[in-house]
Amino acid sequence: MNLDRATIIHLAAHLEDCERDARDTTKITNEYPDMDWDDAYAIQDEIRRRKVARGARIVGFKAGLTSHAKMKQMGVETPCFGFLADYFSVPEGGECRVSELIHPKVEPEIAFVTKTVLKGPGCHIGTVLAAIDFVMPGIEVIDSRYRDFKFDLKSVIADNTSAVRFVVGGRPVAVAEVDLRTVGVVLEKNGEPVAFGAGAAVLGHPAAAIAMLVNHLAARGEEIPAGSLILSGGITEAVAVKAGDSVCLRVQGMGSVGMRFTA
Ligand code: 0L1
Ligand code: MG
Repeated sequence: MNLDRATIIHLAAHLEDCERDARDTTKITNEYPDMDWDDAYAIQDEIRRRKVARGARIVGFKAGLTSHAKMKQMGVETPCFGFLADYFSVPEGGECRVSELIHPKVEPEIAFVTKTVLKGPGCHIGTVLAAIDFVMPGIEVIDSRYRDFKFDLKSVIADNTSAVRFVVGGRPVAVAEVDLRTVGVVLEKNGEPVAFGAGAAVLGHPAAAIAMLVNHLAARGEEIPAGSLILSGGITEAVAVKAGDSVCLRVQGMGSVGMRFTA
């Protein structure tokens, strides 16, 4: 690590304050160009610690930048990982208040719920599928705290991979009932289809993203508890939304889930 503890705490407070105040900032590597990967995840950990200390519960994890469409959109080449807090959750068909956010975008994802602990190292698609209770459609709302979504991978990891809200629902399905590589998804905004894809867009199989997440956590001495929600990553490019928009994600064989954006 290249940053001292005081700097990690300062940067975590800065990024979390930006989230809580719905205020943007420039990417933190401008000021701290020597920040390394461990520093980036240490800042994310400190943000998580602050939320838990304030009473939030961690309900799961996310993999981000797992499709080539997303990597190309953001100009990066590696996935990244973050956590999901309880207050990120929007009820199915519910409202997401744009006044609490900076510049939200939505991503169509396959959401996984674990029935047993998921633990690395050596986790692979088979381990993941054996530990999953069910999968269902999920829309992640991302809201980078960085101005105009301009960041590098270390800055975005520190910023908990732009996580801010999500909705899951539709028809939960056992993993044995569906081929997650060929499952088709359609994202609609205000009733119009705006993005299409198939599960294989996420690292060939969405469970491969979960395996990467589990091995990443194992390297840091962590595991995913039973009953956790995991978002496996956007299947298509992210789509910008504003107050007045509604979005709906239809996933083949898994029904649909949606949310409304209000002022
Ligand atoms: O969940 C994601 O794929 C987003 C990761 C962070 C990058 C972004 O803000 O687009
Ligand atoms: Mg995502």
